[in-house]
Amino acid sequence: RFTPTPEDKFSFGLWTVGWQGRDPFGDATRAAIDPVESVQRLAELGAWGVTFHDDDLIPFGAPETERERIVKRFRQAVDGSGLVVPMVTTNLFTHPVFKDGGFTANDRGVRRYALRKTLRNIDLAVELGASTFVAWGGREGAESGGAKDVRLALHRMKEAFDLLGEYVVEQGYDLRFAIEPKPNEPRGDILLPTIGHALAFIERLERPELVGVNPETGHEQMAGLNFPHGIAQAMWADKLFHIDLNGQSGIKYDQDLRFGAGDLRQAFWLVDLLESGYEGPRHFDFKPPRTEDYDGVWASAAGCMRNYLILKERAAAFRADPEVRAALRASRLDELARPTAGEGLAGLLADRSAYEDFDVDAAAARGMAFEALDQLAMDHLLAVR
Ligand code: 3MF
Ligand code: MG
Ligand code: MG
Ligand code: MG
Repeated sequence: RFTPTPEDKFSFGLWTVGWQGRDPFGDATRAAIDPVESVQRLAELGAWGVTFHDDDLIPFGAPETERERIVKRFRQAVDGSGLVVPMVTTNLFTHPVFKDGGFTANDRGVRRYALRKTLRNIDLAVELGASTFVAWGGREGAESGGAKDVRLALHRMKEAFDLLGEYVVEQGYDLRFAIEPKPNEPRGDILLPTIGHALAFIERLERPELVGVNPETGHEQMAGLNFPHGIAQAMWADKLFHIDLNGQSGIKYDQDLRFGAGDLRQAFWLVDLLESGYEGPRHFDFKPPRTEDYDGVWASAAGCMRNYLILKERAAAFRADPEVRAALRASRLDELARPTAGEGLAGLLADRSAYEDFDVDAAAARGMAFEALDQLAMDHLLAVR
């Protein structure tokens, strides 16, 4: 029970279990883990996939022969473990050259370099069988008003995604992009700060069909937003190409707790939502806290998957409960599913019961019964039903 298998489609970034615990105030508390070891351990734990930034696998600036050797060794480990590589992403934030951004750096040379680094990594992604390419613009932003002309920066951001789209079409690659929004950290303010900003941006691109979002639990919650609501809008727009699952307790720094830690009620509604129609990877972007040793790292990774499966069971129990179904009807969720004026505008205008004869006072007096419904959810979440 609650034992993950590859059918669950759980994936992890090399940078998650591999995080050494370096933060702005303290040094590393753990030594680096060989990516090959991470692949093996993740497979043993029941994961399905492994993902990475170019620099997680291949040290920045490694010579070509070294790069080929590392990729070959990694590929053998992945194939031998039975894992897949569903997603790859580019690091445009660690090296000091990206201190003012990659695609939107004021320095044009840096922008051209960032694009070339990304294009080269797209080739690697496709070579390893990935179908999603994530783009987190962590350094695309500013700390002060005059430092960034945001409208110009958005032109440059669009130019970058248009060029990347042109490249995959030209190469005949079966690869889609997923933009990862984040409101701040490491920049004071980051461009495309929320799911909503990213969705609006995507519609201005030359090939919007190639680009979706990769929302992260904690990133939306850092902005005080309801993560399941953002995910629902991304699904409604057919733009949920990928997801970064983790835990966050309120509006503070990017905590990257294991999935299920932090806001448990949002985690419950999130799993309920994903299980209602999202087919993609369940990707964990978390950090085992720097208090943990190696055993703690794998305990934390296992906890992400276990919590997802527990919540999946709890959400299924909630949906299957006849009392919940009755409560949903009492809260008129079935009415929300009906078009408001399916007969058309003329019919709405001709219907006296819609306005002239509508009993406003009676409608205002009707309770919505949401509290009873939410208590049933709470009972299921806490496994007392
Ligand atoms: C930072 C992040 C990033 C992205 C990563 C891949 C370092 O807060 O979430 O992780 O997830 O660049 O998308
Ligand atoms: Mg995070
Ligand atoms: Mg993050
Ligand atoms: Mg992330």
